[in-house]
Amino acid sequence: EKERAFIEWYPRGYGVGFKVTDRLFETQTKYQRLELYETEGFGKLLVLDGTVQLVEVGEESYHEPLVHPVMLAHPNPRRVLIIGGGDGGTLREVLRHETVEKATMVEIDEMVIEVSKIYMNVARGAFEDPRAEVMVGDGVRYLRETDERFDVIIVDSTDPVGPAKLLFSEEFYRDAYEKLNDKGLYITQAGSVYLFTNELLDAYKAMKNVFDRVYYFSFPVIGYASPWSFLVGVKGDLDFTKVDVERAKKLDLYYYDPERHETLFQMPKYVRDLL
Ligand code: AG3
Repeated sequence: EKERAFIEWYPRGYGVGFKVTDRLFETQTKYQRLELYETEGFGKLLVLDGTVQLVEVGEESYHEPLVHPVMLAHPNPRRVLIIGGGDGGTLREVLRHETVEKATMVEIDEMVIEVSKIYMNVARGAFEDPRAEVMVGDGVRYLRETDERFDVIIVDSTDPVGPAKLLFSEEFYRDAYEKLNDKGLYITQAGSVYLFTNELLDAYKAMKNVFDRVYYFSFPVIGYASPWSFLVGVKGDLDFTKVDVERAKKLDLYYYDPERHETLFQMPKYVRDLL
């Protein structure tokens, strides 16, 4: 019998694939093509415009490094904004922090939220948490217009190419900087280190023009072309090289190791030389 696979093709013919046993759902939403598969060994696979968003088994290898380093570097993160993240994984990890009073999530595509709710349980109750405010809308516009201020802003978007491109623009970073409290942290996923090096560089330079300090780090993510990059923008007197390991103990993390926070900052030398 013929084996079926889903392969995400990156530039220059680099592929990341999973054996799949079933296609559970497929639709063209208002914004993108959405596919959901059952995989042989990694649970369900969510795909947007042909790019892997997550596999259920191992999604924490993305959500933990996206959320916890900034949350643990901030002394008291109470108000958090998430842009994107329709599957609810980022929201779930944010709400594990007891300091959080309110977590606002702005996802542009309602279908991503609905399909995630119906077919997966990545959110594990996060959408029903009284501290969560989930909105369907354009994150760029929301950030420009809101009167709210945040301690941490997390961008859990698709890649820095195509529809999410605006989320990697200097103008957007300026809005984010303005909407952070005097001490605040901004983090965005920034694509594959090897395959989107130029996009990573562009985003880094644009962030440098806006934030008081900018850090880059990488992490191996299950389902993406690893290593994956993340960019952190700092506003005010905060040190992203140090995290609160005491608070971290309660979180019982699986992938990101706060006691080895410094290991996040490893980058291939050619990339560090370019940054
Ligand atoms: N956010 C998507 C990260 C980008 C993946 N890119 C790719 N596979 N080319 C993921 C949503 C999970 N909350």
